[in-house]
Amino acid sequence: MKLVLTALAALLATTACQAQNPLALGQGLRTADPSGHVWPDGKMWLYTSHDEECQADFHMKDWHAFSSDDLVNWTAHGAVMSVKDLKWADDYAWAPDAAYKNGKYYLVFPAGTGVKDRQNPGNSTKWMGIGIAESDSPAGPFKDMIGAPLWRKPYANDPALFIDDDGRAYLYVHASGADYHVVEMAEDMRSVKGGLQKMDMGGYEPKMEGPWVFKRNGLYYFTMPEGNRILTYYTARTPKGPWAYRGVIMEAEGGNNHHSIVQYKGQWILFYHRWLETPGAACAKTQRHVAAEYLAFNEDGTIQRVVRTKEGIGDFARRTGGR
Ligand code: FUB
Repeated sequence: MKLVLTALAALLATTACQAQNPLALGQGLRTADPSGHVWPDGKMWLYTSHDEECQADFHMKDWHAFSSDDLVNWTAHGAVMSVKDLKWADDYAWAPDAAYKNGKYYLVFPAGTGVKDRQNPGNSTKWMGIGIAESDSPAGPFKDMIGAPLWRKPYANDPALFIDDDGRAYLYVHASGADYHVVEMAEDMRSVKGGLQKMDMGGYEPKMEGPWVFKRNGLYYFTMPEGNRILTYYTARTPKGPWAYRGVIMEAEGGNNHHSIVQYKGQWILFYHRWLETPGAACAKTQRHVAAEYLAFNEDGTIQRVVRTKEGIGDFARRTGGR
């Protein structure tokens, strides 16, 4: 009997250890749009947007940070910035990204004001722009560096900030009439150099949001939720393209699927969010929760398809030998 109970306890422990999706980022805290980065402290940092309980129309107020060194146990650092800290926006704290350059941490974030009139779109007053904030610590607090958006037109959100090996910073955005656009940041990160530049996407330009860029073995990868739902990717030899379409990373599940891809302790990780039933929630509708999966490359640099799992990266510590 004792043997059976011991075996059962071991099985439960293994199952508990493996069922890591969604990530345990905080009881009752609804997070989305995860942006993963490994900073000089050797930890994985996740910057997320924060859904209000049962929110409508993505009226969101602040951005959160989390850190971990085993990708299972996360430290919540709370809100690292809020729209209350901004002079130029009071709503729409959407998908952020972060970067580390010259000893400073940067948060690049979309925010806005006004409302979307779904019945009569012509009456909408909603506007969004992109801001840049700075901190000496990855945990913030982040301070708006210029007290204004980086530009007012075009309407833009979903920034991705990529720092290349030579220190140059490239900002990719989802913007009104200007998807697949990039702009280089000035050295002091307080402004952009020139206007948005449309990139050559090899002739394939589906509707998109949430771009992400990373570099592996000298090859640049531009990934995005195509049609806001299916994760697809392109590759190029320079950070501004020309890009070639390479295929699907993750199929749609329903609802948007903002993501990021980052290497940690030798493993490539895909962070994304899922729309899930949320027991104990104040409403019956699905809400967003951050999840993660391993991502693998083929010899030729192409990406293998990723399937959503319950286990996620729950065995990360074992896989990486506790490094
Ligand atoms: O979280 C608000 C918006 O939903 C994000 O900016 C988009 O990428 C989508 O995930």
